[in-house]
Amino acid sequence: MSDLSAEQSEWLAKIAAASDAAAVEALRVAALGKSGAITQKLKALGQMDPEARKVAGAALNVLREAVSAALSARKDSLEAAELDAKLAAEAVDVTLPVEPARLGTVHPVSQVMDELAEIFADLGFAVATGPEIEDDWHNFTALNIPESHPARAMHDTFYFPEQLAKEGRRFLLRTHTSPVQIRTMMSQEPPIRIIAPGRVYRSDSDATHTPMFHQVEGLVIDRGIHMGHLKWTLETFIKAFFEVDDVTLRFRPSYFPFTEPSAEVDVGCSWEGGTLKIGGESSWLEILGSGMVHPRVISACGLDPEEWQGFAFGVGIDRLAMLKYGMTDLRAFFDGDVRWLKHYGFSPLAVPTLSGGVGA
Ligand code: 2U9
Repeated sequence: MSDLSAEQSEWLAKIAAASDAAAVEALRVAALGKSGAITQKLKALGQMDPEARKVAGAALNVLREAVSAALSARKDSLEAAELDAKLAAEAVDVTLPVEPARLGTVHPVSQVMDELAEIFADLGFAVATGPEIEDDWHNFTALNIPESHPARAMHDTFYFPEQLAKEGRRFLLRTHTSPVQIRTMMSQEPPIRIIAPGRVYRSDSDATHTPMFHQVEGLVIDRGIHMGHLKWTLETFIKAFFEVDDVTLRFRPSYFPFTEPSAEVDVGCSWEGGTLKIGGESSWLEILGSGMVHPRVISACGLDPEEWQGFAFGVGIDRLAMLKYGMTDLRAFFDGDVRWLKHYGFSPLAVPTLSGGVGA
């Protein structure tokens, strides 16, 4: 009996010293395997007389149970330690800064859209969006654009097949974001102050025109709105966007079916070392279209033009981005060339804010 308890201590010491799963397995085979030491002793019980077998058998079972339990406990603790080591080696610190391993960039169009949203939010404008597949009522008729207007022609507008028309309305890819303002005026009570940024489509393609481009339009509807509100808003926007304090805007009379009076807006610029800078008055760059919302447009949306007036403006986002960030070829905007994106793209962490600056 005391032999067995000494043997048990020996096995338990060896098991405690086993440093890996293979060592534990070797000990299991040596003790409890087919020809293992304890198995041999158990086999020898058969040769004993019944009385002695009973006593020796009980003692051997205690030994076998103790060794077996120690083996599986050691195996479990080695496996747990191995898992801990693996998890520690594979751990990722998600709080570490992304840079310098920056791969993706924010496209300049998205960056400028974020800048515009930030500038106009500060002036009390909400961002409104709407469908890119529109119908000719929201895109043309409600905007006082007559059936005969050239913009409605096939060569300017991407129409869906005539068979898809519903209730006499023909589907098309919106040619401007103005239908978003129409939908807002029809679904919300004035006063309204919104900008509508987004993709627009025109059947046009050359070095300065792509069939899809981006616009932002603004709309204010309230009582007593006049050209002074329009002028102040556009000046404030241009100063904030180009980060210049001293800028001159030139309002040139123009014509749009949806505004009356209408004005095209030029920004004063000057040449500095071969590049055109915003500010100064040595040359003029046309950047915006604008005007007072036509009373017929206000009526088409179910509002009384005697009570409600408004101003609106439209500007090409891609062109704004080119002017601010110095790209020369519009087509490169939509090539998806990662070298171009790496050069002109923005860090996802450099979110534009008015307090932090809306510039690069
Ligand atoms: C409603 C009423 C009036 C939006 C306007 C312009 C003038 C304009 C062009 C600028 C460059 C389009 O991207 S561009 O080619 N836009 O000149 N847009 S006023 O007027 C509206 C819009 C909606 C309900």
